[in-house]
Amino acid sequence: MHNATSGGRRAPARGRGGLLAAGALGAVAVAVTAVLVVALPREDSTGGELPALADAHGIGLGVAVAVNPLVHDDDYQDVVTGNYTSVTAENTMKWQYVQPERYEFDWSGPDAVVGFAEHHGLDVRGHTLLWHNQQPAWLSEGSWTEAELLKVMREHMDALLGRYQGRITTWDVINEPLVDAGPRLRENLWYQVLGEDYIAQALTMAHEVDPDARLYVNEFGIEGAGDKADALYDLVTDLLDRGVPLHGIGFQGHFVHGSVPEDMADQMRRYSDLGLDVTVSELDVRLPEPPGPEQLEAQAHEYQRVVEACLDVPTCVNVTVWGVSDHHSWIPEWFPGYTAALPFDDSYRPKPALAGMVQALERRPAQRRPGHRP
Ligand code: 9MR
Repeated sequence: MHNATSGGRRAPARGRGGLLAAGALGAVAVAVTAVLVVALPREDSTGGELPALADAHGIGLGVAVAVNPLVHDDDYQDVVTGNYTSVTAENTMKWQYVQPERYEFDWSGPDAVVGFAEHHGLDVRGHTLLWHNQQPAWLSEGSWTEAELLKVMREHMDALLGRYQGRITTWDVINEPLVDAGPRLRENLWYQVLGEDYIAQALTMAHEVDPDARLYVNEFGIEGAGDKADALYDLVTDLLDRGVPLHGIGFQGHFVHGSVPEDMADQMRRYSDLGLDVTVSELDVRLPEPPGPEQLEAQAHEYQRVVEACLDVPTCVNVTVWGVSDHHSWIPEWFPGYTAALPFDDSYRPKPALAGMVQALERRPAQRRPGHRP
């Protein structure tokens, strides 16, 4: 295991969790909020306000992390611990890294992320179990019978969920079950071998392995009304009708500037009305290069609207941004010509987008919601 917490680490910037009783925390946060409204106009945010504000609302605010900088880069660590309440492993808990060869598990990355989070009092979202990407060759190129593939699935879940049972309490069990654009199931390996029931089988199996875990379907392109959003909703209602253990829906939230839908809260509320948690699981808003001040300001407004949408939905438990800084974002590599999608710039300076999130939390009345936050 990497020792993620040694080597001149600075002390955590703040106390969380059980350090303050909920009532006291709420009072502190309200006081903090009142001061911030006056003292920190949006463009002046220097970061650091978000955790207390999130606590006051009873939601989590998360960030996707990469192992190497999380272990080695003090500035990266400070952005994570100073601004967020949960982390998601951007890559290292994916199948390709956890079980690169059959029965060969590599826990160095996942242990580093979980160890760092525990040391700093952060929650962890588990990401991800079944996905069509980042599968090792032995899995994706294997020729499997149904029984064999179910055995493989069970062994992977036993290993991964079992190892972090009680420490990672939320898992993206199914990632991106629908085709990129459209209302059909994606014909991934699981679908090809097990048929469309693989989703129910995987959720049921994950529940057997860790009965206390919150189990999610995580998807993109469902943030606004459309065929794909409705197809996911139909899939989910069918699963619930059949009693399949499913507790939450992740709205990934990978947006291009100008595309944050007006009805995102309505889409999330549909699942809330079914008794499910929802989370904005992978938020970023990419800008065309080169981004000017106006674009950054407009982006701030989009971040603000997404956080407000979460706050407007009773069971929205978390908003997670997909990367610590623009330098670490997946966007420039995957979308040439686009950049600057995150709340911190290449040099870890807070951008207007960070202040947009602060403003959303300040403007809505603080109201602690019960239950889960990662
Ligand atoms: O951010 C991740 C990037 O580093 C990887 O190269 C990529 C591989 O497909 O996966 C990215 O994360 C994805 C996430 O796991 C699921 N939703 C889409 C994300 C962006 O592609």
